Amino acid sequence: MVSAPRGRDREQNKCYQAAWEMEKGIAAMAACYQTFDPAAYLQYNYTPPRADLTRKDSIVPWKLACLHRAFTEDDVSGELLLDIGSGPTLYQVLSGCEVFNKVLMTDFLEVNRQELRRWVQDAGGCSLDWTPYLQHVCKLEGRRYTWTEKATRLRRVIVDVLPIDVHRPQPMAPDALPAAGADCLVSCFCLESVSPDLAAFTRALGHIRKLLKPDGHLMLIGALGESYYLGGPGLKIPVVPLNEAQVCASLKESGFTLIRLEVYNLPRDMRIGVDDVTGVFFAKAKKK
Ligand code: U87
Repeated sequence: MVSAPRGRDREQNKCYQAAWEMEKGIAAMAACYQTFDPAAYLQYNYTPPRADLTRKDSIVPWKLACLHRAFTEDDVSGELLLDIGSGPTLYQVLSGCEVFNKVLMTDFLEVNRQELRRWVQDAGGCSLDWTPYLQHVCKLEGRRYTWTEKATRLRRVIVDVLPIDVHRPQPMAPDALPAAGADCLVSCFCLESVSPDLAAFTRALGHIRKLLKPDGHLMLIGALGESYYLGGPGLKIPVVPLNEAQVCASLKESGFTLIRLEVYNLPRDMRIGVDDVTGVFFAKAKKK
């Protein structure tokens, strides 16, 4: 006759249960991403109206302005910039590539890593023409370079496109980074889009913090109030709905000092049915 677990066993069982739930949640998210469609995703989020570079109140120009300001402030310097969960996009390193001589792109999916490699190797067959983005950031930088010079620079400083899993205590292969870690991290719309709940989001922040050198900066862009987004036709991917207070609390809890938080509220015509996001945050933080 199996006796009921006594006190300590009950506690232990509760932990096992919680760990099991967490694993299940993370495995379920990974399963969602197996049919992620980079080309469709780029159409949804990186073409007008969300990427109307002539409109100040469009999402992408707002993100590019935040990144330009953050990377041109004099407290940001070093050798290696690491982009966490790059997806099939390049916009997030167009300013940083002028400050750092080495840029490492990363993603969970081979399909996204291939999309990036096609651009870096100038092999053609890219799903999106990044020229307007290159031209827009050159304008923000006062046209010091032509967009072709920036493209050449970016192709030279992107040293690799590597696998990453932010849910692992060691998100990247042990030899992927120098022992001291990267000098600066950038991560856009990744953590909340790959975590089953707020606790996993905060844990993932702690995991990527280990990839950053002490006093290094984190440029974090993410969605507010979002519960799902389309990763391809009919592919609804769940998202952790965040508010500003939760973002600040998670940064603090995971060992970052917040320097600045900026928020963009989506105008009606940016709500185009590819997700239910209501706002976007930009956080500049420093590893304590
Ligand atoms: C981007 N950085 O577009 N570990 O900015 C690490 C993982 C894991 C894992 C999956 C979500 C897009 C959000 C890129 C891509 C970011 N991806 C990878 C989307 C949602 C709001 C919104 C979005 C985009 C996965 C643009 C705009 C808005 C993806 C990436 C998440 N709705 N990385 N365990 N699992 N990934 O392959 O590439 O994370 Cl404007 Cl408003």
